[in-house]
Amino acid sequence: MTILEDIGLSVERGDETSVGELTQKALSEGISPGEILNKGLVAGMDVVGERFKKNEIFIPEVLVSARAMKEGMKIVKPLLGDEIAGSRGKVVIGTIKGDLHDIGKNIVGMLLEGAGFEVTDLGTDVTKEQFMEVVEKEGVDIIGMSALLTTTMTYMKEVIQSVEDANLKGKVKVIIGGAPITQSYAEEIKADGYAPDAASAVDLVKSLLG
Ligand code: B1M
Repeated sequence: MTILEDIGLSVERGDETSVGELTQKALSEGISPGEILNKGLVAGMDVVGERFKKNEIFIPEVLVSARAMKEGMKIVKPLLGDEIAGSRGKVVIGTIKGDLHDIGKNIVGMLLEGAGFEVTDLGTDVTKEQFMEVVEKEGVDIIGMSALLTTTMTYMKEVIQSVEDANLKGKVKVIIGGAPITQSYAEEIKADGYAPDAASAVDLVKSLLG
């Protein structure tokens, strides 16, 4: 087994210490940070995402793996420099205004990061102005909104309206998710996509960014 496969396996196992040690070892052997990220950390997290989607593992295991992956990311991220240009795209995520539920949104963010996307997480209770500020300053490709309350999900429409008002509809894609959200609601408010779970959100982002 190569050291990169070993890193991936340690991510799958959620072995934070081993991920950190192996990442350092790989760097000292001259493997590039980008290769460690894509062929080790992200590859491991891809397997975790797939297993989660198939109900072979559950949220606690995903969280432990994501934490292990972050241990490696912490080491390689500052070294990526220009290689970060190889990132698959920028995503801003947040739980919608009035809503404080963030467990699902955090998993989505971690899996997206694990899949090689640059993620700005605005946290919870996020307003349309906050989303648009990041869109305008950082030039993101995708806005990802999460809602867990039937009373807050309606605000997603207002964010989409702000994207339209800024003439960015189509250029910046909007995806939505959360327990009360459905595909038909996404269509109704003209979101670009809906994902029922975090692993599907990664697939959706990949397909939207082609
Ligand atoms: Co709240 N809560 N809660 N709660 N809470 C629900 C959502 C509720 C269904 C419980 C119930 O009554 N049965 C209900 C909503 C009813 C409704 O609107 N129809 C409810 C309520 C009413 C409330 C309060 C109003 C209660 C009160 O104070 N009276 C209050 C609201 C506070 C606020 O937000 N303003 C409240 C508070 C809380 C806690 C703070 C106690 C806590 C949140 C802690 C936290 O998030 N840090 C909490 C919790 C934990 C829940 C339940 C039990 C679990 C939610 C959760 O984390 N699920 C929930 C009941 C339930 O859903 N069974 C409930 C696990 C998580 C991994 O799943 O978030 O669905 P989920 O995410 C999934 C997918 O949906 C998807 O991927 C994730 C992983 O696969 N996904 C996306 C999520 N976001 C996505 C975004 C995407 C794509 C996919 O693209 C961008």
